[in-house]
Amino acid sequence: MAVFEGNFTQTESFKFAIVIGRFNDLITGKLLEGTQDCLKRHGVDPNPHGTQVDYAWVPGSFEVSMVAHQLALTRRYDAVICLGAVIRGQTPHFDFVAGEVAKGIAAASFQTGVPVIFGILTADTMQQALERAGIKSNKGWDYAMGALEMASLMRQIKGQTVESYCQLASGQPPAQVLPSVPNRAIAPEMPG
Ligand code: INI
Repeated sequence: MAVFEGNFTQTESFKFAIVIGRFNDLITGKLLEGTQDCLKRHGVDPNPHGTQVDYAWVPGSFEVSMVAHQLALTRRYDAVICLGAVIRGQTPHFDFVAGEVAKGIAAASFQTGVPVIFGILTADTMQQALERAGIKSNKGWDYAMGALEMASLMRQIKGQTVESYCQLASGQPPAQVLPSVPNRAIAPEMPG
């Protein structure tokens, strides 16, 4: 059988979309910097005028998943990265905002088959959020790593062909396993 595992090389053809909530932009701006830094250091050009990363700004975390879903539906991206910051002390509806965006991001991912990365930082206080957005560490970096790994993994899974699968599975040349099967993808694109 095969082992599918994402890696962090050959990133020059990857395409990503990043959706960023403006609410708490002191935090989301820092998360974005961490995300861009990680992508750049792994060979992805984060320049918005380049060919690899598109950006969409939305009012707050609540709107992030809806826009991420739309972007994923275009099938233009290997992964969509969602960035937001929900801080408990700032809102009595913390649980609603955080809960809804989590559900929305999961739905966007499942319904499109495109990895949609949950980069919504939830914290009890602004201080705690700042610590995770650059002071002690920057979670934006981790979110970008998740996107790179999933992009690579999904390409491997979707790019797997009947012939190469048979070869992997049996160790036999494909002609001896399935001589008449055309070289088509095992996992077809999910409906958009
Ligand atoms: N949006 C956030 O991204 N973080 C928050 O902490 C937050 N608070 O505190 O309310 C927040 N609210 C805005 C929300 O995401 C929507 O933009 C707004 O409700 C309009 O739909």
